[in-house]
Amino acid sequence: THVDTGKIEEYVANQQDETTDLFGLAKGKNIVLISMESTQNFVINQKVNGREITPFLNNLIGESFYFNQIYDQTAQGKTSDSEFMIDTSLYPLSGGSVFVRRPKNTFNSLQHILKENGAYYSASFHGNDPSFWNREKMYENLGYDHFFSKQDYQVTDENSVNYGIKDIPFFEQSVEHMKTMPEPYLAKLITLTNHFPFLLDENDQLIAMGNTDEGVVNRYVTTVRYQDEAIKRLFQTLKDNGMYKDTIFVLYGDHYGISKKYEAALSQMLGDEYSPINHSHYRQVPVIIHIPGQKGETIAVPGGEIDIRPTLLHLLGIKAEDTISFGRNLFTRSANHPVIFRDGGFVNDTYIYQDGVCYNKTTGEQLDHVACEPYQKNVHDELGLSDDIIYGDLLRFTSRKD
Ligand code: GP9
Ligand code: MN
Repeated sequence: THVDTGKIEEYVANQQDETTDLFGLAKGKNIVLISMESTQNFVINQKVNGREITPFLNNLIGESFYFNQIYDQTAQGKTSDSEFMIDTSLYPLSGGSVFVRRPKNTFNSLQHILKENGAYYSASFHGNDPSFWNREKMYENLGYDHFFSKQDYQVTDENSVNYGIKDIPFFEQSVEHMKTMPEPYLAKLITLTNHFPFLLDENDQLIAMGNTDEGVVNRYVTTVRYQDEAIKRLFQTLKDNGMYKDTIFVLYGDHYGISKKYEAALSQMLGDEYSPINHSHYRQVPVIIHIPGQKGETIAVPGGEIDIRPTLLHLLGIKAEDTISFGRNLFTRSANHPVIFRDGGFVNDTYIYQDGVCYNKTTGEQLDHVACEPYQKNVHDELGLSDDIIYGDLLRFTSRKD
């Protein structure tokens, strides 16, 4: 059958990367991606009971690129959807997880691109069973060289909580594995402790719980604080072992942790007045890119998780012009271009289209439909093309040498 990849290539060719003086800033460096479980952007620089929830990240931001308007674009595939967007720069599916539903498709993944441009070795690290989210199979297809999963860690009752090994011992043991990898490498470390329902041993609670009516929100503060401590120690361990200086770090929240039904309690904790668009604001996740020695810069352009890959490739000095990608480089992304959600909603610098209602992004005022309409076509087109690629396995018709 005839497959029209022309439409897709033409579309993607429209989004050629602009050159900036940041291009190649981190060329050839090792890459450490830290997927921060359920970490929403409101925790950054936020105090509860007078104490910071993320003292380490708040500091790190002062010497990093901090993207403070990045939205969670995941759907039912949760963590796996965030991994999929970062690895492929395609949208997740509207139902289920691509990792589970399409593990045999051809993908021109980040791992393949890095292999071809710099002979990178890629590994993922995660303390859960290798079959969870079908990671074992999908990772192989995406071109990961190794997956360090639960069976590669010493997991005991004492060093575990909730879904598995706690973040501090997870990072400690991960560094030992990282030492065995050939350079340059991409290491994706996926945290786990800050997972619903946010359980934590008393000894690990480094901050008092929140004071809202919802235990979920109150406990969340303590598990995010614990994760922050774990990341702080990871950085120290990497410095102690000479693994810090030649590395670019990308830290991002994988998706929301506080679901809609707890958002009233969250507003209570943050002192926010009710507004229908609070929901959209709460769906922001932090994205922090740290290159040792750089000056801090906060970048307030609206973007999504799908934009992380092109941004990283830009810093690595990899053009990847022939790569089909729906993401855009966050250093040059137009603030007007919608950040697209799987349910058909979007956000840009002016509007929020949420649950079928168009809002003024600044005031939260409800607007006439026509204001959002031009962007809705864009939303519909991008999601449709991405779905066509995934359901039709269309990338097998494009040229990928591996
Ligand atoms: C499980 C971890 C958490 O391995 O990735 O999964 P989630 O529920 O966040 O998708
Ligand atoms: Mn997750």
